[in-house]
Amino acid sequence: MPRALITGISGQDGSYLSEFLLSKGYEIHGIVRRKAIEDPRHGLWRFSSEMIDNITLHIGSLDSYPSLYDCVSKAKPDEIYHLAACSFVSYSMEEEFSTLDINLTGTHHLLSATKANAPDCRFYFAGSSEMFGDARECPQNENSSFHPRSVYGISKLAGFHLVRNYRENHALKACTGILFNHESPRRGFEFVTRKITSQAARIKLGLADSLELGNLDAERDWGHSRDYVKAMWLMLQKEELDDYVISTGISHSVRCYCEKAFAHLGLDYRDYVKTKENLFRASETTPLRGDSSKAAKELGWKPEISFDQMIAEMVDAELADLQ
Ligand code: G4F
Repeated sequence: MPRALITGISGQDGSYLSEFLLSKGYEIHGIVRRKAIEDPRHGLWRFSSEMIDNITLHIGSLDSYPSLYDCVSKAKPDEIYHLAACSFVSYSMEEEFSTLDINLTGTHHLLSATKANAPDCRFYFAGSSEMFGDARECPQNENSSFHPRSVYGISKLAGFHLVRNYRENHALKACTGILFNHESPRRGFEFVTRKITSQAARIKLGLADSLELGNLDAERDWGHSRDYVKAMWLMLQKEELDDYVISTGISHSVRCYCEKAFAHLGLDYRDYVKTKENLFRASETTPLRGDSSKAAKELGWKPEISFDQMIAEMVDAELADLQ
């Protein structure tokens, strides 16, 4: 039975990836912070109790090399999926320092612990379209130049180079998935898609009367997390590991997302959505749209869940939760 170790297992992607790998017969180990185990109702809300019984959780933290060393040596994984990160792009100045520190140093700690304890293990690193930032071309593929416009993007780009360095100089079987935005009913409430679907459902039920957003013209290439975790797994099944862009190839505006989410509830977003200057980003990236033809050709991966299906699933899940 292959063994997988997942950092960030309690997040959106970690929970879908765990379900996917369990269905493939994997033994799943996950690294979580102590408080997630002490308060599972909040820390592990994305998992059913049946799922929790099927995975082995280890307490660890990205800022602690000894804890990661211990987790890798205990789990002895065949595959590591490094998903944990400070992942919210819009932050205060204070959080810039911890984002860079945790995302970069944490990746370094994990790579080093893997090299020491499981040198034959296959290692997946969650990169991001934020690495392209102020992209010079559209769509972006694996050969596009990087120009991150956020500390989060910088931390992911530095992690990408670190992973490549461990692959080239330390013979670690490591790769990066450059994933564009991916959403689901398990998305955190701070991200715009979940903010829209949750508030639209509350408005529909008479629990709220408006939704405040920033830039409605910002565009993103939004896919579904359930599709994207399959790409992570496919990347690690290749004989020679390589880096891949994972995206739908179609971008939409925040306005379009609002229009469809509200319309699914029989509402017109223009009656409820207000823009607020303080929710605009100081430095917005240029429209990001990915080109995943390399993943399609070499991994046989393509997204299966459409934009409209994803929005409908998210809105329906909000309604079901509230009701
Ligand atoms: O949902 P967002 O906060 O996601 P963002 O910044 O694109 O980052 C997400 O995707 C990246 C790529 O996969 C990941 F690396 C990253 O970790 C994260 O998962 O914002 C999307 C867009 C932005 O252009 C933002 O300016 O929505 C715009 N927006 C407009 N009003 C808003 C709001 N975003 C948020 N969060 N809240 C608003 O009120």
